[in-house]
Amino acid sequence: MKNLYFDYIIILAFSLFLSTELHAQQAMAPAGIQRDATHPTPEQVEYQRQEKIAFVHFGVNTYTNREWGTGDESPSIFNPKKFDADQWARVLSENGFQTLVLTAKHHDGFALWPSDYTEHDVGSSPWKNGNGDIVKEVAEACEKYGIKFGVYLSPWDMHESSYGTPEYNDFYLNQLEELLTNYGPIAEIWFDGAKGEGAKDMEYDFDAWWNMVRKLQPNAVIFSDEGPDVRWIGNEHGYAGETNWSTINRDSVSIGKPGQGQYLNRGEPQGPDWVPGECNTSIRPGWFYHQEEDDQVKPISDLMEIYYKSIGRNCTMMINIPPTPGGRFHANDVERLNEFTERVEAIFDDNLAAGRSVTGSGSDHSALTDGEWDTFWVADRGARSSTLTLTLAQPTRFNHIVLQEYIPLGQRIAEFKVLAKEENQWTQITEGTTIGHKRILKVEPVMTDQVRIVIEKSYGQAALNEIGIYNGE
Ligand code: FUL
Repeated sequence: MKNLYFDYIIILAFSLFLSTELHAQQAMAPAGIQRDATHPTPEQVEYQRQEKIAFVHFGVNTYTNREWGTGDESPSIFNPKKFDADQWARVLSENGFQTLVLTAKHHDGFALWPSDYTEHDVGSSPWKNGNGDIVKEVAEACEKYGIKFGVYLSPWDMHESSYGTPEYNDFYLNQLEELLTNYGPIAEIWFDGAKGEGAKDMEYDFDAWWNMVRKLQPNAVIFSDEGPDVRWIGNEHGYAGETNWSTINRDSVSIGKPGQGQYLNRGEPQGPDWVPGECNTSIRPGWFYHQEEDDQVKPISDLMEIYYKSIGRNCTMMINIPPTPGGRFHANDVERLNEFTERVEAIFDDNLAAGRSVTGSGSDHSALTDGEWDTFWVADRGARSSTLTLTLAQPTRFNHIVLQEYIPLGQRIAEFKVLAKEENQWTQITEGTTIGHKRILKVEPVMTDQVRIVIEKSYGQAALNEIGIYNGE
């Protein structure tokens, strides 16, 4: 963390240097240097690099067997007798999750921490005789296992009587302040646009809320349909678009507006705002725990599909694991997470391109196979297409190609193809559009000692930091 800002300044300076040439090309574009907003902040880079994020839906719905509550639930139903935040954080850390986002308050308004601003909270429940604090225990368990902690604080609140009046904005701000000040560093905050049909009209003061986040937790990333730091990917299957830009135009989207899913799913090439996507989905059909879904935990094939369509498409993968009424992750969910981790490791542990030579246009080719994230190859000045040839030690079988753009410089590649040399002939094995932080392409198995990556179109000079070649199912 310490050197991140220094690194960022160097990167930004270099990026502006690279983009000078881009601006010279775009003679028709308005004068001026590239806006910083088209590049990630250090927090966004760190966010995108973590790849796997856990969501935890827990609250009164866990006890009523519902997905959306009513706001009329009695706090007396909330009593996780075997509550074990340590188990949550341990399981998540063993499975490579970097952040846990907890539903501190869902739409029913029940607060999982003792809030000074409502009685509809854990302080009025029988759990620990009203002296417990779920948010605190989860935050501490995350810290113990080196996982970052995030919160979901539902804007829509079915319990709070001020909802629908301007006072509600202050009520929300007060609750937000409690979460932002009493629980250590908050890495991510979820502002969910969902709202039931019968709900009162209400204009949320997002500006005031976000300003408070910036002031009290300047390193937190803010998630909503329109960012400002991380955007919803437009569906809840956990799938990003095959083309997925980290840039959008924030003016063309707004929170909770229907019909913008496709736009959010793909982003916009050269959009003015860097707002990478988060692919959220649940390991079960529901977000909250329901016993009848114990045998409906997503099979490995589904989790792998989500993996390829999220992490493999320049998106973070956010998986929800709902604790049981007892307060622990269910054994079926834990087992499936472990299997999933093993499967991913079996495929991606051994990069067959590591240390191999790359030749072609541009400079710093060795960066592409050195396993270092922050060294990178850059295309020739002025080039909008480039060809790179990777030579393997001997004819090698593989079925995955992984490409990574060096995102501190932005996202630039718009079209590429991959070829393999087979029987002295170059044959195309796959093609794609965007790359971004990471693009994973599964291909029919190939046997070759030479692979060629042809970047056919890029907005500005391309910069890649890694090429990976893998074999596994
Ligand atoms: C939605 C909510 O309505 C669901 O209950 C869930 O929390 C999901 C992640 O977001 O908007």
